[in-house]
Amino acid sequence: MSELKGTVHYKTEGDVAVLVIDNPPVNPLSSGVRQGLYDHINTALADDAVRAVLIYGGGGRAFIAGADISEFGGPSKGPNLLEVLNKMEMCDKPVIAGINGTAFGGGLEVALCCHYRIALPKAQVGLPEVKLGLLPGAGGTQRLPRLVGAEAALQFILTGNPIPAAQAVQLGIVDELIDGDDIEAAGLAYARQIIDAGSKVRRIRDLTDKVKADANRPEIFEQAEALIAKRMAGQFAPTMIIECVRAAVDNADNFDAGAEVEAANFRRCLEHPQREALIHVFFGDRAVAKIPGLSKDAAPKKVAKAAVIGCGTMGGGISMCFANAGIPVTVVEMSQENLERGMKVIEGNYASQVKRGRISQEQMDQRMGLINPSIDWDQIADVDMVIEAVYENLDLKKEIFERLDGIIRDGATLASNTSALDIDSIASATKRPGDVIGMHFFSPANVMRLLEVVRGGASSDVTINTAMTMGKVLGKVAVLAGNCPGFIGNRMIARYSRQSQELILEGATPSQIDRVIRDFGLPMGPFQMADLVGLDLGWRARKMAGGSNDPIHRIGDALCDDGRYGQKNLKGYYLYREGDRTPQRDEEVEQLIRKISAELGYEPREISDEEILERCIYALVNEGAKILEDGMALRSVDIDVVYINGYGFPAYRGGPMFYANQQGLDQVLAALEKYHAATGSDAFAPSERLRKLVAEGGRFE
Ligand code: 3H9
Repeated sequence: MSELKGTVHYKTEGDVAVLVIDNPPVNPLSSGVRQGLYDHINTALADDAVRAVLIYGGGGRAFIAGADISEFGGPSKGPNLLEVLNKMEMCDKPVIAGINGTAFGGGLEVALCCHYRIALPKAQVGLPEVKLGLLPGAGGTQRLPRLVGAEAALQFILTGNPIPAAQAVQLGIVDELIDGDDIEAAGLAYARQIIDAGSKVRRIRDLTDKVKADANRPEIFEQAEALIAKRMAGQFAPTMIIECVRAAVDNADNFDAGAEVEAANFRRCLEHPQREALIHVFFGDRAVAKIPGLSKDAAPKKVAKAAVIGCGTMGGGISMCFANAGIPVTVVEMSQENLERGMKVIEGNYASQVKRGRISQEQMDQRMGLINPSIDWDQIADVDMVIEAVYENLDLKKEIFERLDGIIRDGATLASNTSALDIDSIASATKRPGDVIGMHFFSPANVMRLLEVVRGGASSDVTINTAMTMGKVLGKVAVLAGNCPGFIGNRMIARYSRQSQELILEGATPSQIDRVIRDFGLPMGPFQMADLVGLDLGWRARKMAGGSNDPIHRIGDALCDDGRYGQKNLKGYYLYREGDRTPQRDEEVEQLIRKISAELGYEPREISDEEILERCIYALVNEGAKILEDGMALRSVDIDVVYINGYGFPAYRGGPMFYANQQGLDQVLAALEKYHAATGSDAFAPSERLRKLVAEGGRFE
């Protein structure tokens, strides 16, 4: 028993046995919790004085957060969860779940095996297994359809999104919402009512009406298939979930037959590489917040007031992030005209959120009220944090930081939203480089989850902690990067973009490359992405810098010379119709590519999808390994989190470094060597880190 994790405390209050789950911080169903539940249901059964059982979660935060995710894939200890739940459901004394906080996954499945469910208003219930590449494997796919019908169950399980207790009552998942926050007192009072009414037990497994009615509604499953084709393409678990719910409907009179399908499909998910990848991402999202080596005394500074310099696309989006988090922000521009234009865009963004029902008009008014537009820099003298978000020009940024240094109070954090420039050089324009840091938001800043926090050579531990903490407050996943050109994300993407350009010069087409990348799981390929961002941005920058001789830019420049700027004017690498983002192939562009490729001396050849995928993705992986070698990322998981949250890399592949692990690093190295020999490109000169790992039989960890 001693080596089991977590426990369950047992006591009796009159004729009610009370089981309190104790496995901080969120009470997952670790081995000791399973053992405790099993043993104490037995204790309650053996005690003739006990007439009902109440179960709730200790610590106040969670009822039960689900199965213990860290146990998946490892040796199993303690009783199997299904055995425990069977014991609980078949208990002939009524068992009441007192849902005092989060009841997710296996936690909700425990509650569904109880005979009654009550919940505090702050509680949330959900079956988020799909987000881990799993399905509810402790009866959730069988009991929920019996309780609420297949349609609502599928919606709930496929999205994996939790709902508040009040909504769970409306849906019929929870019997009663409890006033106040004393779950034990409320649970005991509820148990009294059940005992007084004759201590009846009722089991969801015996409900058949809803699933029988659903047998005549094939459209429920057609809609679910359509949902996964549209939103979850490439993922394994959703198809397994639909099969399980169908089995619940097909076996209305035979619960155990449906449960067998669930058990078999759960095992398939558990053994699938997507499950391992998604659990890596779950722990990765949390690991990136942990920064080894920072001083314990370096507490983050409180940010009660902020300022943003520049009200363009990035500055406007960043201002919205502060307002969304309830922090007053002054956004400063050089001219009244720029300011008004930027504020109109912010207002338009909020208005469209109101229109789509994402926020209320009142929330919009409140958020707009937190954004103070100004052209008077003196107004920001007393803020706690400033984020500069003007266009990418080092001299301009240095000028701004020098000015900020003269205005802003001592001790404030001065951040730059640069996506690639040298933070140390920017910091050198101030007399307080320790307070300067990079905070690189991704566009649109109010939507994208990633924040790269870029540590300059002089950034203090307090400054780093303040920026990382602010990332969390703003609802972002903050990842710490070192100060190198492009940091983590853009340094890697440069390799990928270059490969895509080389591939079209060698004979592939933009639509072939984009299809391969979409099939791999990214929401769009590099050419669709370039059209979305605007081809003219790079073209103008190159012109301002006196033009570029790099053949890689020949096609992009030729398209812009021809007035093709991308989606903004309905033609770029593709053609677009007004109001429709679907790219249409354009023969004219393909001819132009062939012409430029011939001028540059390329002999067009058939390029396989496999080569496209390997060259694009392994170029990312190899650069990621070099970033690790240079100490610019703390761990490989930080790179994975950057790519998933900032660049649309499919979470179910775990990020580029994890994907490389799953492919086998020796395979990746062999492919890099092959492409290095064939193309001579630096992108494929294998990193020393990768060679070393292959020699040692290691993995990116
Ligand atoms: C399942 O149930 C399968 C069953 O259907 C079938 C079985 C047969 N296990 O997120 P936080 C850790 S699958 C182990 O920072 P918050 C977490 O890593 C499971 N550990 O707090 C962190 O550790 P650390 C279905 C877990 O307040 C600490 O707890 N359940 C688990 O922001 C605090 O977490 C889920 O998918 C777990 N289940 O959010 C729920 N959960 O301090 C997953 C958390 O060392 N969990 N930890 O970094 C969550 O969604 C959030 O953690 C939760 C709390 C909302 C609970």
